[in-house]
Amino acid sequence: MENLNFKSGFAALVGRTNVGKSTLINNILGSKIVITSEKAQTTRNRVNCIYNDNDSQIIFVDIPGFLKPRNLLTEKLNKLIVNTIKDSDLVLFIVDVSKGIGKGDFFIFEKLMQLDKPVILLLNKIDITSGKNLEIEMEKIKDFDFLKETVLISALKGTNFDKLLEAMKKYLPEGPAFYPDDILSDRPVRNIAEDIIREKLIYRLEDELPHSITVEIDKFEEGLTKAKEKIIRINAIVYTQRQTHKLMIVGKNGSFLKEAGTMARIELEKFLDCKVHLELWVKVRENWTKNESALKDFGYDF
Ligand SMILES: Nc1nc2c(ncn2[C@@H]2O[C@H](COP(=O)(O)OP(=O)(O)OP(=O)(O)O)[C@@H](O)[C@H]2O)c(=O)[nH]1
Ligand SMILES: [Mg+2]
Repeated sequence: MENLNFKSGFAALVGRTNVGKSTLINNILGSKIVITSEKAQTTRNRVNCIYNDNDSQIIFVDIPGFLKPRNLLTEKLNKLIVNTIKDSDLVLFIVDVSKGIGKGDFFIFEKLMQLDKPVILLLNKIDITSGKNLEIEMEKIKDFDFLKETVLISALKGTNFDKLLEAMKKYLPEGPAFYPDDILSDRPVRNIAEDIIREKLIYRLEDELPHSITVEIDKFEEGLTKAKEKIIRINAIVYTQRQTHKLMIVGKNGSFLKEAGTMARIELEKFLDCKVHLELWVKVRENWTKNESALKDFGYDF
């Protein structure tokens, strides 16, 4: 029978880089769908992640964190964020209270006020924030009347997810589900695999290097091993901006690339549920983050 009170809609996750947007999505859905890292600018795409329960379907839209525009790539990513907000029913605005609400967050507050969508503020990382600091942070936002609700969470530990979902349902429209209830995201498998590889690379890269790589899979073939087990053979190219970067990513005698490759293969085998053979190549594409046609080639043309 049709459930007349069924709610469904799109919730955009907005916030600075590193505040825990992707972590929240993975932990609410109970499965790793999007990559996370302690480095800035990890998410580079829009990904619909689909949560289902008895009376709702909520599509959490993971997007990059708002960035200081410093090249064409970051400009495009910022535009993607604004467009995603315009297309959504609800905004979850996440701040990292362990670091304190700062200038970058207030900049986003101002943008959100102009966009006229219901906004729920999430104070994240309460697991590493003292009660006293939490009070200081709450004080900073007490005059923001446009916020519908404020929920204190730990995206990492899963604290207060029930309160969050309850609050969200108040502002989602009634209507039938958009997706079947057995899929977790609308992302192509190859695309997820590229991100898994990038996650393992940025895990150990420093400074500007994590921001200046992108990964492209150019072969993704299913086959059988000698023992007749399923295997997927993947060739992926890691693009960097400069020859000096390439040397660092390859590492001494290829050691860095080899380690990252092993970590990626292990995770890909889990994700694809079969054996994986992974080959990584590093290539230079001069200043690709500033180049319109390179961005298009790499899928950053939103
Ligand atoms: N202690 C603690 N750490 C958290 C929490 N949520 C996220 N983190 C950590 O914060 C870092 C950034 O998390 P991400 O989920 O990648 O952040 P993001 O907002 O998606 O970042 P971008 O994709 O770069 O915009 C990771 O190291 C997470 O483990 C939390 O509730 N508590
Ligand atoms: Mg992210």
